[in-house]
Amino acid sequence: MTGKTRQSCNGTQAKLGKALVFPFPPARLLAKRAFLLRKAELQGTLLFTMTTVFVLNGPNLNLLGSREPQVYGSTTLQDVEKLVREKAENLGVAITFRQSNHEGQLVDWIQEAGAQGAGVVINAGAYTHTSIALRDAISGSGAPTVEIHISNVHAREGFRHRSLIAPVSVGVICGFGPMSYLLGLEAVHRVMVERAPQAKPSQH
Ligand code: CA2
Repeated sequence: MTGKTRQSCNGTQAKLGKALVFPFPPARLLAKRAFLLRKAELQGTLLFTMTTVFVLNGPNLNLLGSREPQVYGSTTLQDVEKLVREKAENLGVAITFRQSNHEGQLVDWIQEAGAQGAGVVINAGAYTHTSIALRDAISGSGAPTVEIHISNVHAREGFRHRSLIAPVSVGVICGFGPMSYLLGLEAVHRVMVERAPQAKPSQH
């Protein structure tokens, strides 16, 4: 093609001298773009990644639904996991759902979440009121964390009113039964979306 060229922005061809200029990228460029996108996808270097949230459960929560239904209801932890996974699917979030009766195990999982850039929804059970280790893990991991409880801890015994992890969490949700998990998931997801760096348009 000879002569000067000019890009048209309204989808029509622009005639300049002898040249016919097409406003759309040539097929060869589109093919190259598609190739590079596919390559990045295969190499895992695409900037678009799925948000992951760790939903962690502390001591005795494996007993949920089997005892003290007047306080904690009759929903089991397995039921809660199912509800959380349904909600996560709607949000487009990947879930890692775990329970342990051991403080150190919970610390390891919080660190794992932080290393992965994941968020955390945690029902730390009684460790909420006692564990400096969990508090340090949350603040050290950098993982945005939402503390949740099934019961309204503020309507219960005085020792449940104090949380050692609340000051290092984004926020606290309690008293909504199993729905506390879903509210916690929604909250941490929103915070993560707000904090995510905006994708910049490609320079190419
Ligand atoms: O309300 C909550 O979710 C709690 O985190 C539950 C903890 C409690 O120590 C916190 O103060 C509030 C207790 C979890 C024990 O769960 C059980 C469930 C059924 C039967 C026995 C214990």
